[in-house]
Amino acid sequence: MNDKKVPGVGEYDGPAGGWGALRAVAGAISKQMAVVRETSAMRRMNQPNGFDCPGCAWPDPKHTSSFEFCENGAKAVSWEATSKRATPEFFAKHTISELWNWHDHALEDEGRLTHPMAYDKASDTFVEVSWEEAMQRIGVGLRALPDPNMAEFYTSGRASNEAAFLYQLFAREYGTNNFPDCSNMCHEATSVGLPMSIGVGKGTVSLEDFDHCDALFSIGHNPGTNHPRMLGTLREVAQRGVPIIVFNPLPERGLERFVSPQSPAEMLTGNATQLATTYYKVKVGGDVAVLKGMMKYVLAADAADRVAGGPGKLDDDFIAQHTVGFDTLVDDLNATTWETIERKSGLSQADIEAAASVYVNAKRVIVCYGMGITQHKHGTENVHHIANLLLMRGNMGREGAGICPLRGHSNVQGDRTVGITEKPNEDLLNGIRNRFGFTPPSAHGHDAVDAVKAIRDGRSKVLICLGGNLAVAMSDPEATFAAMAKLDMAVHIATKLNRSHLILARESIILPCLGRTELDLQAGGFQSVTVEDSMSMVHASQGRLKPAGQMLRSEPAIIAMMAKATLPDTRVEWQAMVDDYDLIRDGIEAVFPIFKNFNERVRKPGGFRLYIAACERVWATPDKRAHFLIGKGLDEDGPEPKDALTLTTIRSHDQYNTTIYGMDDRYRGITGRRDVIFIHPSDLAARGLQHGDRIDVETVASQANGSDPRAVRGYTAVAYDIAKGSVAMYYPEGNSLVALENHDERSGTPSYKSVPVKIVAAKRAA
Ligand SMILES: Nc1nc2c(c(=O)[nH]1)N[C@H]1C(S)=C(S)[C@@H](COP(=O)(O)OP(=O)(O)OC[C@H]3O[C@@H](n4cnc5c(=O)[nH]c(N)nc54)[C@H](O)[C@@H]3O)O[C@H]1N2
Ligand SMILES: Nc1nc2c(c(=O)[nH]1)N[C@H]1C(S)=C(S)[C@@H](COP(=O)(O)OP(=O)(O)OC[C@H]3O[C@@H](n4cnc5c(=O)[nH]c(N)nc54)[C@H](O)[C@@H]3O)O[C@H]1N2
Ligand SMILES: [Mo]
Repeated sequence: MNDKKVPGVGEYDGPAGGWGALRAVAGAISKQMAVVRETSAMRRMNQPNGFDCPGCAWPDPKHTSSFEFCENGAKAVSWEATSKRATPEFFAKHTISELWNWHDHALEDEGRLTHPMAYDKASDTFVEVSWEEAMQRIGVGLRALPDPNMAEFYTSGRASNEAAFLYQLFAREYGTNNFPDCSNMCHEATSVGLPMSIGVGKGTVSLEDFDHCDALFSIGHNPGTNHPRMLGTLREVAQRGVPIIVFNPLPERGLERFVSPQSPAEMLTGNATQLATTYYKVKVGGDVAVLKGMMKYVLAADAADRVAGGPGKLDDDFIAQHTVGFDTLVDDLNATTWETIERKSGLSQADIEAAASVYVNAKRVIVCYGMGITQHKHGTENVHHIANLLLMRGNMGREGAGICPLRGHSNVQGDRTVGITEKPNEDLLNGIRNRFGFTPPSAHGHDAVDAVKAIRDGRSKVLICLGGNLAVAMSDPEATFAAMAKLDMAVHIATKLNRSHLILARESIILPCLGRTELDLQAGGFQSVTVEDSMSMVHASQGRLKPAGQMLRSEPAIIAMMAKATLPDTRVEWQAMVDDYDLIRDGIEAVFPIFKNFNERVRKPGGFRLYIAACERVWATPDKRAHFLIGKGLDEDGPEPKDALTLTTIRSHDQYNTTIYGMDDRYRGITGRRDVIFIHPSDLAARGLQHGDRIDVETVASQANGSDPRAVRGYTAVAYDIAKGSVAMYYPEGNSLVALENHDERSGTPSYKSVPVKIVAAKRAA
């Protein structure tokens, strides 16, 4: 596609996986880990008695005896188990003004944090403090607030169930439901949208269902990079001859073809397995249109079949017995024209009908989706339409069929299950009251966007972060950075240094914690924690490596210390629970009955599956029915601004969210840089631009919300086989183009993947 030579921009012809993946693992390990003993830790990943891979939330293999190879899992592990250390000596040498100018990659690449550190204004550095001193300051800072709702308790999804449960218990005993969490930027459209449709905000499929489906749809996720172990499952599905239909604006190699490093035959011959049977390059933000088009076809095919004397293509019994809203959906579909659908999706009627005929002809269908669906202005509506499509043919709550949201962080789903929510229900509040003897607050708290707004407006003054990199992950970094600089106190529980830590509050504290891979020794012996994957499987995780430093504490221990320092009259037996995490799990079981016999069940190899009512066609909605839900009409937002393109922000193959492992994006042919924007050659030509030109990306007025257009400047245009009218750049570089106000109306998920922009030649020379 590109004749012109542009530095760092090429083409990748190979499959996903294969020798390239093995080489990348060897590289990651040699850069980070010094000792062979440590690399052997890798084999304990996702094994009974081993630790849960911090890489993603894809479930463990069914046959847990085999080591499952995963390039990006290996990167995540080696990044945590690195032999590099960010010690007090390191902090003494570098002022914060200096560190601020470092690249995000360089900050984390200093290695593991080793000591509790507090900011010292006189020297403009972080200096070592004792745990006692740090806790005393936190207690004073939190107790000084006139209202507990002036504190925000952020959670990133790597925290274990045990840590998250203690954290919410602490914040609620302190007196607030302010729980901004990374899920608010991720699958919140699922957490809000699916309960409305099917009564539960989680997926309904298990790994076994992939053995029984006879069609699989993949919409808006990139497993080759973000859930690499899923490629093994997709390979099995493809080898059974099951059609895999993809809707994605970019040609993602991990959805096209794969050489499994687990298969000696494939590795030796280089013969890849074709994954997607058909790949449709839908326009960014065009998914509701596609889904409506597919459903229109289902209705048409149903009518035609009945005319021909057949039983029709809808599951009449299911619709009658289990659902409401079908007629409204039919009216909405009839009112939607193919002209609109084609214009909004960028796909032809014929293409959408072809995809829909695969759907209609399959008895058991799974739809998988990721951030390409949720991080939109209409994210919740996207989710509703996936559910609608499945419900039409009863593809919910039976073997081989269902909905499969691919969760992000390895325990983001579990954190929500054990109480990280700004909107607690009565069961949760009663559970806490009955078990722990205090009355938790019931008033709704802040999600991530609300938390940043409250901090910006001076309504919140203390921010505690259980992991993550909130400032960089959030939309609108300018607003978020400025807001966080106004805090009275910022406390970060972290493994590695990142930019959020450098945004200084009046009092800033960094607390170093153990990672997943490390031994966690408490008074009661070595402890294990638990996590819940995308398919609601809960299992234990026990680290095996020597901790990165003697001063590190586990997350549960740190939370308990904070609670004791803040709440002199606490009703909770913090120390006993830290001494023996079984007692934390007993607490979880007492508050959430779905964890019945938690300690016993989690000790079985592979763990157990949490009850999901929708899997049994029990719908936990107010009227006990599944719901067909319609949203706004496709044109109700008004015409698209002239000359605008829709920008989506995506992950490279060499990053974990805001953690940048390296500057390459192998499968997209990018080496050594991230300052690129992928654009269709015809969209370049229409603007008089060429492959390799330096360009500026500016938001169009509607996105700027009345303020000046936002811009990122000096990016390099890469002619790419992306859907026309759509452009893509990397996250977090693109975040400054997303205003805090630009989010899904229902779920608050920032619309990181639908930003109307203009592309113009760069105003400044290189
Ligand atoms: N190695 C690695 N693993 C990870 C992560 C990581 O950063 N690195 N992050 C973790 C986390 S927290 C998460 S949430 C997941 C994220 O996993 P994904 O959901 O795969 O995340 P993205 O890279 O944001 O990719 C979204 C995909 O959607 C496509 N897309 C973009 N816009 C649209 C659209 O409008 N419609 C459709 N149909 N497709 C679209 C993009 O082309 C891309 O292929 O991965 C988790 N696993
Ligand atoms: N433009 C754009 N923005 C996005 C997205 C997008 O697709 N596009 N995706 C969004 C999504 S899906 C998500 S989930 C968020 C991610 O938001 P976050 O979860 O806040 O960010 P991460 O980058 O995953 O956090 C990395 C930091 O976590 C800390 N850490 C790592 N391991 C541990 C641990 O075991 N314990 C503790 N305490 N700390 C640890 C390290 O200090 C590291 O620097 O970003 C969101 N932002
Ligand atoms: Mo995520």
